[in-house]
Amino acid sequence: MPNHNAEISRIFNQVADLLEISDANPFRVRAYRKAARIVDDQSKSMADILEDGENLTRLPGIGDDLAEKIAEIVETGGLKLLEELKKKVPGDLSNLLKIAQLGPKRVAILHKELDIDNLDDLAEAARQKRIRDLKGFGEKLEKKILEDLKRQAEAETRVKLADVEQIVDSLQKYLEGIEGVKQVAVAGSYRRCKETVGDLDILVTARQGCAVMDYFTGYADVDTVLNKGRTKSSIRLRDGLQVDLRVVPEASYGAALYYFTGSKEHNIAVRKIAIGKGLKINEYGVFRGKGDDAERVAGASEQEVFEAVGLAYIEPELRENRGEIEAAQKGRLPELIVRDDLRGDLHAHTKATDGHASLPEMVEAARSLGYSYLAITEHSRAVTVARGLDRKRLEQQIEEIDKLSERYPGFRILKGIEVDILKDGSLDLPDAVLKKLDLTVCSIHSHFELSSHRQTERIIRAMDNPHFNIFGHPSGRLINERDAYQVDMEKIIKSAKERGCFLELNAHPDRLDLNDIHCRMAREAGVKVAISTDAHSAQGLQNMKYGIYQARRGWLSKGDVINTRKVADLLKLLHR
Ligand code: DGT
Ligand code: CA
Ligand code: CA
Ligand code: ZN
Repeated sequence: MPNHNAEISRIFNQVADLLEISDANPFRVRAYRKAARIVDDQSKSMADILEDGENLTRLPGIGDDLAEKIAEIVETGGLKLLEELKKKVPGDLSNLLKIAQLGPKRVAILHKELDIDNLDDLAEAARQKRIRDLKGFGEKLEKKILEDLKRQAEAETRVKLADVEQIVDSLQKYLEGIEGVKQVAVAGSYRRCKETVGDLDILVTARQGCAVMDYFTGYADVDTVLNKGRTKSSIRLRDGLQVDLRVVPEASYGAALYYFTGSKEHNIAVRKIAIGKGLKINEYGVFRGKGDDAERVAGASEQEVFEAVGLAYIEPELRENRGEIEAAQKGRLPELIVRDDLRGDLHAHTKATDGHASLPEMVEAARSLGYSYLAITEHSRAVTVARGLDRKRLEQQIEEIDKLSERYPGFRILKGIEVDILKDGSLDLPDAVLKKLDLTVCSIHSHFELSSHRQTERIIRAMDNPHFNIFGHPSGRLINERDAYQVDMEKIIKSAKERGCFLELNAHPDRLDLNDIHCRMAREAGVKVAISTDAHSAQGLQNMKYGIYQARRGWLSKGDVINTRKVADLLKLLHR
């Protein structure tokens, strides 16, 4: 029984949506919306009010009819009216409301004018450019609808790497614990450390007669067994993720690991090379000759497979067919950065703004990770929701850091700020205080809507300020939630190079911003990157590993990253 007012409020809002889509009397629509708000605002639950024998009509905006509806929801957990409306409204029109740009009015128009019943119809109409001509819609809105549809489709099928990691850990331990199982490896996009994963691809070698598949399909978190065979089975876990498991012979283990690590594009390109050498490569091995006479020349280890086709070993993160194969042929693969190359973290918040740990707690946490420096970079005043620092409070923090630093010889607490880049490209704090800091992270937290040209100009203007050091989370995207703002990243990188600025690779698993492609662009342009966690707690500092994954996918070496430097060298780099 829902005694949560929020649930009642949600039902009323749904009723209002459906009424509005079906063109009902606007007063009735408004009455439900208002009731939803009023119920949500009450500190006492509707169930308790009724239980105490009080009359709901004493609440503002609640007449006899709405009072009855509330009582119905409290008693039955549902509302007949809502069910009736759902039947009356055609197709899946209420699903259309999930698109950020669409309210009930627009949904009603789409249905009436273009006969759109569901998200598929909507996508088709948008692709056929039929939406732009509707009154009050336009080309821009049509484009936004398409983008939102695409992002939603992806968000429903791809899971963020950090969320998959825990699932993998327990599943892998479970499989390794099975009597007779020898090797367990997770291949696919997960092994390539992609920021999101479509499904998991697991390989196992086992002793003859080992009932791996029975164990696999009997795993506690299984929702559905999609198929079960002798060498391949697939399950869907309760949280929706699909897992494919393959049992492979030991002689093919390396070839299978290589094949199922992908990417598909990489595999196809390497297969061509193999053919050119008179070899055949597949998930069982590398073979010379044809049919029954074919001789397996490699397969037990990945190393063997690479050697057989004449390539140096390519790290999984690079296997995207983006030039890694040519680099491997020429012996020009980058030596990828590893977590231990880092000496500090250059973006962290404390309780002074929206962090959850105190300054000393953050410093202790950074020290226990083996770092020799940590930059404290609070929000600036424009970020009011985070109680961003003004000049006075920043100066107080500077003093606090100076005092605390005396307790930590050999560890450097760097004085910084995550200063907002304002709409006109100026920085949110005066130069007079910025110049007292060791570094600035300069970020955009507003006006995401600017055109690419204006957004790019805004950022370059900010970089003109000699106190600008690191461009924070440069694209502003939130994985599966918010697209990047429009910006000419090539121009940004070039401008950073000219001015001695750096780009952040924000390691938060929801951001991973710069993405892999832009990391690579920065490296090739000679612009160095700071891999930073943007930690808001001691635990948050642990997210560094995700930044390292992304950096490796972006071909970054130790030398490309500024927080691999000793503090003295770092400070030299930061001095423009
Ligand atoms: P995902 O699951 O969408 O995040 O991406 P992947 O890369 O894990 O792709 P998935 O699960 O469809 O397949 C796993 C690997 O199997 C893939 O990375 C390469 C290999 N693979 C799948 N299909 C093909 C194919 O048609 N040709 C070749 N050469 N390899 C394939
Ligand atoms: Ca996969
Ligand atoms: Ca798969
Ligand atoms: Zn930020």
